[in-house]
Amino acid sequence: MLVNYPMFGRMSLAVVAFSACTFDTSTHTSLEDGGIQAPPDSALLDAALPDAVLPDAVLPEVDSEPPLPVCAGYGTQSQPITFLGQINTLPSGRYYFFVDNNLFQGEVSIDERGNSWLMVLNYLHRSTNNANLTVYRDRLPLLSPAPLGSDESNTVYWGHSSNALFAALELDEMRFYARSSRHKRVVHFSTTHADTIDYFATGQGSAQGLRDEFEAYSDHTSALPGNQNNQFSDRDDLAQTNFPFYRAGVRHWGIRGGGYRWEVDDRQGASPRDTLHRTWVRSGAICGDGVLEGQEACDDGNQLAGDGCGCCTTEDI
Ligand SMILES: [Ca+2]
Ligand SMILES: [Ca+2]
Repeated sequence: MLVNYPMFGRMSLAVVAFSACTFDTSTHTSLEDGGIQAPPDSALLDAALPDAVLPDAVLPEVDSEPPLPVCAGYGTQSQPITFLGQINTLPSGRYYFFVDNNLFQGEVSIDERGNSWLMVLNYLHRSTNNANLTVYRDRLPLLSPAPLGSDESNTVYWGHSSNALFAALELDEMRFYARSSRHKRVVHFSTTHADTIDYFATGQGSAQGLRDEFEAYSDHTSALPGNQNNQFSDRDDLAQTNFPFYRAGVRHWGIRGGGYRWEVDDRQGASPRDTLHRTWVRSGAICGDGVLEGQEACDDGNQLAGDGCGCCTTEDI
């Protein structure tokens, strides 16, 4: 479950949320402190100034309220993202998250459809290195620009989310990407297949049926998952890596599958090539569309804070 941000407590978070948004208070301050003078003595005014100029000179015109702050500050260390739907209004980049009582950084990217995704698995593997996988329970792997053929084992770029952390993100869609030095085929598709998402969130079950419910990206050229005819099941924290879907004997999604097989829409067995596997997650909830959905506490149809519902939380009241 995504939770409130206990570091500050409920009330103090409201202050943090408010202050982190873009909010220029200079106009307001100048009106309170410098713009309005104390009423002068009437007798002195009568002597010094003609009646006609008195209103304009003493009381500056206030023709509008200060603008409300825009929900633009999310993803910082002091104002981390607390539920997945909040990434849908952010540009690609590295942001802070607070999920399941853990503060960590994660990588957000926008795909060709304009959807935002959070990366939860990243393995850039060099053929000669059968390094152990890393299961993250309190953070996520980061993203580097290193090309295929690089070895990122045992770095912050190497690893994947545990079942529990995956579940805590409360996602409703996944994206898969993989390449190999052996061939030019690219695995790149998304899916809302409920059994697959549930399998990765619990470690129990399987991705059987994924082949019937996926959407290919423009660069997707692999046979998987469309020709899937088998899958491992009940692999706990290795659900995403240990052959979750494959065409028996021919094409596999394997990330150190079986303890040594690194495979991308092929079967390499004990002769691995350079490989790259990544997965992302997203929530369809859009903060600011006026529809209450997912983990949104409110959605008043705008991206403004300070109006009782800011950034789809009520913490800015
Ligand atoms: Ca919404
Ligand atoms: Ca609002």
